[in-house]
Amino acid sequence: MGCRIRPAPSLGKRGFSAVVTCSPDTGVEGALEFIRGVLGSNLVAVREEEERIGVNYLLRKVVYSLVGLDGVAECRFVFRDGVLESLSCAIPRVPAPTAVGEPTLSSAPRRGEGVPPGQRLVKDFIIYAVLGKPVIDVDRWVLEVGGEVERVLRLRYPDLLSMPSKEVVTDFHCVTGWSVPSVRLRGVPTRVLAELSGVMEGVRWVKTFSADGYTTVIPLEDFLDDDALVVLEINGKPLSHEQGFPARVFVPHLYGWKSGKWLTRIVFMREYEDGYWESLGYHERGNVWLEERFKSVTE
Ligand SMILES: Nc1nc2c(c(=O)[nH]1)N[C@H]1C(S)=C(S)[C@@H](COP(=O)(O)O)O[C@H]1N2
Ligand SMILES: [Mo]
Repeated sequence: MGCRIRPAPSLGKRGFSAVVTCSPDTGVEGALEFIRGVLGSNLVAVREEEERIGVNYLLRKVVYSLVGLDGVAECRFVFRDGVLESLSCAIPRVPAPTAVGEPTLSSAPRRGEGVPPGQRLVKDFIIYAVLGKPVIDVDRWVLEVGGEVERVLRLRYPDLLSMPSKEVVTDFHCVTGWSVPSVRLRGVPTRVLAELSGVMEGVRWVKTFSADGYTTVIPLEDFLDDDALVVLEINGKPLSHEQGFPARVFVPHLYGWKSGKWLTRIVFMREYEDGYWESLGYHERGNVWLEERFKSVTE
């Protein structure tokens, strides 16, 4: 119950150092009061926007300027059917970092029938690049597979092209509510990379890093799904630049934000760590069939 602060190194580039998450019963006012206490500053709303996520969710983003301090706080209030469901704010500085909690996730379905709950079909991808589109020089590009592994792999584009590949036809689901049906993807099964690098005992999470600074985190068991790929081709053609050339991860039963484009590093980890959207309150796993859009805030 109440609010807690976690350090959020992945938001450093945008001038934030921590994220405050509050249980829904704290309410919007209660959360702002908490942040006031932490920062010793008053908050004034300077910009507000609303985004519908599927049919049931409304995401309200508010940017607050901090009276007497440099910087802003950026809050996201998620309402499900009009009721506040989750609440998180990125803030510029933390007094004392608190430990990152280790989420526990029970097992979840990997396949389902038809369109997942809260999604609607669209014809084509909507291209996202929250941190901008990076410049990629494929001759110098390397994909590093490391972390808790026996051998760190450093793979160049031709290395990936020569590895065993698999084709998967699957729907692609973005957490904002759109799904593209029957996308044909080809790439190296993530399992192949895990086997080649020798993932160590005790690893439970995988974090991916992208050339633009984007990161995301995936539970190991989802990352090792039969149909999970380091994608090199979409619909018979190499990835376009805007879709993440040379490579992106994709796990069919997880929302699209888990599919980091312009991939540069795959890191196997024992302990959970937020990626970009996770530090803003999005779910640790993001299973589309369980509609795991946002972290549950239960403390
Ligand atoms: N590097 C990077 N990867 C990213 C994103 C991003 O902004 N930057 N957006 C994610 C989100 S939210 C989705 S839904 C998909 C969208 O893929 P597309 O841009 O190919 O449509 O990319 C994911 N991977
Ligand atoms: Mo997304």
